Amino acid sequence: MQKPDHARDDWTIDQGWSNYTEDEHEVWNLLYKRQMDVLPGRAASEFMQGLKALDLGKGGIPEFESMSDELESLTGWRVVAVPGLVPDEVFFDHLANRRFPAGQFIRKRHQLDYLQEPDVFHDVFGHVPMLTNPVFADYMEAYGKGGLRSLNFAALKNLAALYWYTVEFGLIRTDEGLRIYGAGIVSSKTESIFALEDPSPNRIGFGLERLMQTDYRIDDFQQTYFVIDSYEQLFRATVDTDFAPLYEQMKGQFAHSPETVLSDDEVLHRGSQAYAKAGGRF
Ligand code: HBI
Ligand code: FE
Repeated sequence: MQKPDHARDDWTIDQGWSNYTEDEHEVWNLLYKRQMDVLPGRAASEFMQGLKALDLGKGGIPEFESMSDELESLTGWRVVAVPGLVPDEVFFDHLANRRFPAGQFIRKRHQLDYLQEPDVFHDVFGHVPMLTNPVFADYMEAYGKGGLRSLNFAALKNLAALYWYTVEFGLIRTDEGLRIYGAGIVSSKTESIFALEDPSPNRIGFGLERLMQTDYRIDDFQQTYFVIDSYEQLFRATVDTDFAPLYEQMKGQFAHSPETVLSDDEVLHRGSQAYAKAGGRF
């Protein structure tokens, strides 16, 4: 990863909101509308409330400064613009200081369904609404601080799995049934349906050590989703755990493949894995 010349030491750049074209704002609107067709009744109420509190559906790519003023008044978080993926220590340092680094660019029309790099739609639509929830906001800061502490260990893979199976692909159990809170799911139309309704993937109760040792797919639907009971459960699991002995024991390795079901898992749904067995990739 090479820092572009126009980026500051912390990798932030100006959003340059006035430079977005009409067509780029239109891509945001298109993506927003597609997600609104699938998210009511599937996304967690905290996510839907966050969208509303920040008025993310008012039309066009949000302007980070005014959005951050509103977000800061709710939970003390701000959103800063970055060119794309940033180095791990830079990423952790932003989170530890309640700044969410969001990709400045937006995907092209031919990439509506999938792109590898996090763009402004994934980062702002997917991640920022949950940062209006006080407990989830504290969890994200705790993750950043844990990340900074982990840099002395060969722990990145295990810590990245925690982020992946919660912040990106997490589900939560509610009185109305399972709901999505993970940013990677809520920003994808097809995975929003797959994660909740498809018989293929496992849906397993959250366990910190369990998911930190579980490998994952980065370019296809997940084979296992982990389900939390509350954001408090997530926050408490991270702040009450001493990660150092876990890192020593896990050694930066994954003990479980993505589709594994263990005898002591709390299995909410045992997946058929039909999708993955047929070769996957949508
Ligand atoms: N950079 N912009 C950006 N977004 C991420 O989600 C991100 C990153 N750099 C590193 C990183 N994630 C990972 O290290 C963590 O998820 C573990
Ligand atoms: Fe993300």
